[in-house]
Amino acid sequence: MHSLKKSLFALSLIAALGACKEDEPASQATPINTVASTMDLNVPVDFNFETTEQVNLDLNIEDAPLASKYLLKVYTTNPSAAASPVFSSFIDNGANLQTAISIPSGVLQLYLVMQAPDGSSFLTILPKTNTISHTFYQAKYKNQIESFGGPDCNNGCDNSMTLTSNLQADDEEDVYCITGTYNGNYSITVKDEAIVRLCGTGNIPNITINEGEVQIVSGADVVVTNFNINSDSDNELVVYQGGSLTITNWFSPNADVTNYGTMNVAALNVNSNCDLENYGTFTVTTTNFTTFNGDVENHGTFTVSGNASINGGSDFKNYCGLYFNGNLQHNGDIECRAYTKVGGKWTINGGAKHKMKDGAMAVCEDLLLNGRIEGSGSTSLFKVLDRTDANGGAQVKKNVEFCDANGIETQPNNLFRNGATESCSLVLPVDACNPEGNGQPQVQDADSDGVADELDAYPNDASRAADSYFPSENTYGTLAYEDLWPAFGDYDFNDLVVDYRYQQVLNANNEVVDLKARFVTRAMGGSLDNGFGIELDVAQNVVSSVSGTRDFNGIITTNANGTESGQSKAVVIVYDDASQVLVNTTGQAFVNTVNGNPSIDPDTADITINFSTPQTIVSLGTAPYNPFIFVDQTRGREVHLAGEAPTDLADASLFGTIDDNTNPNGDFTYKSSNNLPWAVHVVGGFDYPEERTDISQAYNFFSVWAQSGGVSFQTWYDDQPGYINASDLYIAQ
Ligand SMILES: [Ca+2]
Ligand SMILES: [Ca+2]
Ligand SMILES: [Ca+2]
Ligand SMILES: [Ca+2]
Repeated sequence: MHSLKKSLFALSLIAALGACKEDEPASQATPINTVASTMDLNVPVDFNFETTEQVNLDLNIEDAPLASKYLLKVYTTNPSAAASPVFSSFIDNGANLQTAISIPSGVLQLYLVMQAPDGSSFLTILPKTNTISHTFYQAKYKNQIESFGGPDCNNGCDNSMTLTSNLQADDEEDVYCITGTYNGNYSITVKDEAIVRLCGTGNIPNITINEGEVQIVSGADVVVTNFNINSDSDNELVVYQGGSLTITNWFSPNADVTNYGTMNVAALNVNSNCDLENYGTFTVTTTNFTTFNGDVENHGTFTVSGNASINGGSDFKNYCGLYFNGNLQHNGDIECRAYTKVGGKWTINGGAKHKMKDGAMAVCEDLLLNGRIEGSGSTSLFKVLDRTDANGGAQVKKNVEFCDANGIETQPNNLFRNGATESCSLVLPVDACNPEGNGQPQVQDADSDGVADELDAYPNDASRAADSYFPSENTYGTLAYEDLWPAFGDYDFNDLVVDYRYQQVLNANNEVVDLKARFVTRAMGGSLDNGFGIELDVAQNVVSSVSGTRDFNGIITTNANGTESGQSKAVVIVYDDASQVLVNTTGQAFVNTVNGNPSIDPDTADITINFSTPQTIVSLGTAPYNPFIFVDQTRGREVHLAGEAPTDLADASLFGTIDDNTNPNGDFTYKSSNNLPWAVHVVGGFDYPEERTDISQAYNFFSVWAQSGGVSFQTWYDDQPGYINASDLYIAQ
């Protein structure tokens, strides 16, 4: 049981960590403006002031209940709160999804919700890494033992050797690491709490544990004729994942055996002082009679080829796939939470109980029931393929459906009690532990695009199936510009402030059919009349139409599809003149940057870009794509985020002039010789500085973050105690 506990603990630990961010605790966050102005920052040359990072997803679904598409939603905060996903995508059962997503830097884990076509969903929390790999469903009951690894013969060895003579391992608590090929001539005896670690391959005639432990590690493949484990509470045999142990004679352990790998034993007798735990594949390979007197826990696949008896003292728990190919009789209790199959006759003796829980399934050819079958939790299914003989005293109780399709042959009065029913209609899905399931779940798909109505955001439109938002359906990112480029500005980053939210409309193949964008222009803290646009990383001719753009002054020429002319990539000019979008009716200089002046309502622009050919998520790139302003009606005077490429219409003669140090042929763009940008991008809510207030003054940790190359204070813009000088920010009147 220890691994299950460990994995649950690990999960709860991760969940608990989620409450705080990577930054220093708020109580220690005291103002430490290390520079007087942004101009004095000492910034690493390769830092582009990113507040987001890219995470690669490598996800699979295996053995899911339905042969259909599932909908993945990725959250950066707990989805049980009022959160909305940062990414959505379909995954077919049995298929792989590889894609890149953008998330705010400083996020420690991602919350992956998998929605099934039957309306069910479940949550997986994974620590953030550069690439997140995960397989859904397969691990439903099989615990996450992979992540715990195992010992090897390179570490922790007190004695390292090959097996060239009989070995008596008897130095107290020493680890004996045995590598190489075992030639079948030499035996091992373990005494005095020694640990023998087998890392090699081959045959060993006898292994005896008198006092101590034997470990079969990953990569080891060991065949043992006689494996004796004598009674001692400290004695243990552990086969790790990737390790294999075959025992060709009777195996009759008197102490604990734990298998994470592969164990094949010719014949098995589990003594009463043995606890047998299987997380991997355990097989009794011959039809010799198997007896269970000790406790068994199966979390993997456990197969008994012949007849077997589970005796009264055995506490037998099955959490995954349990197979008795012959007859089984039991006197003790079996608790089954997954799948149990008896190929022959299953006898449940008087006083014995087969307990089923939460949609478990049991199947046998014939049943002789003198004892009890009892369900708890959601309904379980007990299925008899041929003959059911239930005698007086037999009971089927509570949350169980009992299925004998050709009828119960003999039964007493009152066989079914407390809600148990005789029926075969319970629908149970196929999963990693239950290979047959029962019944066929129905999936409705009105537009036949392969996405169930339950998951289809466009259930009557076969070319559309989901919406994937960034940053999310109910949040925005912010783009904040300085507009004196190529000259330095004053670093209040409010000359033009635009919030954005993108909505990718996906078809059933995860291709982007439409890209919708909402741009909210909030502030104009400058006197220049700037335009604003975005460049997508796809050719202009894959766009079929663009709507929602505004051209006030006629300086932009467009193709028939609405993209800008003269561009190889798809460039969409949202508007050519911010001063006509955010019309200044206040009589004051600037719009929405001077505290005390009247405010102007922000402008909202909804842009829709339709693609003639649906684009893959990867080819389109990640939001915010490549947004830019062009300054004071001069189309070629573009200002982009640091590190982003100019469009084809940018005036290359301006690069490297005045304070700019752009090398458009390298990857050093829109930065000064001291690595300063002309724009910042923040996801998740950004209050820009008041007019002429340097961002390094308004945000106490901006300078620390910038000088660390984005490592420290990744959420410097968060409203946490000590982070913000509120009086330095613009407050709408
Ligand atoms: Ca029958
Ligand atoms: Ca559909
Ligand atoms: Ca659809
Ligand atoms: Ca400025």
